Amino acid sequence: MTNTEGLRVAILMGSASDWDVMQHSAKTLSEFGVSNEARVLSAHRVPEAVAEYVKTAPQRGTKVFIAAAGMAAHLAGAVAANTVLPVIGVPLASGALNGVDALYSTVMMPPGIPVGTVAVGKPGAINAALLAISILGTSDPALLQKLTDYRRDNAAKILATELPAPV
Ligand code: RP5
Repeated sequence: MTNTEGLRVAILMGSASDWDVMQHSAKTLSEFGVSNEARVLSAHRVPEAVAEYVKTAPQRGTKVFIAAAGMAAHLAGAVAANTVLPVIGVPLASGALNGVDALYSTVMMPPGIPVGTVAVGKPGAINAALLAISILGTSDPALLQKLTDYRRDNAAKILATELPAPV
């Protein structure tokens, strides 16, 4: 958590083994000054704790959930089942199917219970944070301006790229 405005974004993941990737969500949110909390809460191993955490999170200031898991990745869906707040799912590559399993498990939600799903792995972890910032930015012009600045800086870096001489 980076300030005292409440925990605006909750980052949940199925296992501590997911943190290596999901720390990039926390890092990105913190760089934008968005308060966040990361917790390990598995849809399969501690389902009651997931429901309890999600149902009480608004009292702590949470406006957006990021939920990440690998293999049969049902965490984002389980979070969405317990809230009408936005839920962003990050499929993770772990196990024999290398993230395809988690992608399908996260993205193929039935109508009525949406999960906004981003890319597998680190790109998804970063984009989940940026998408959460966009959502928060709809009611926070200063935050939206930071996102505009971030895009402008990235564009400037790309335009300034110089390739090495061919070998
Ligand atoms: C999922 O199973 C977790 O999200 C993790 O990606 C994967 C493996 O979990 P561990 O065996 O490392 O705890 O539930």
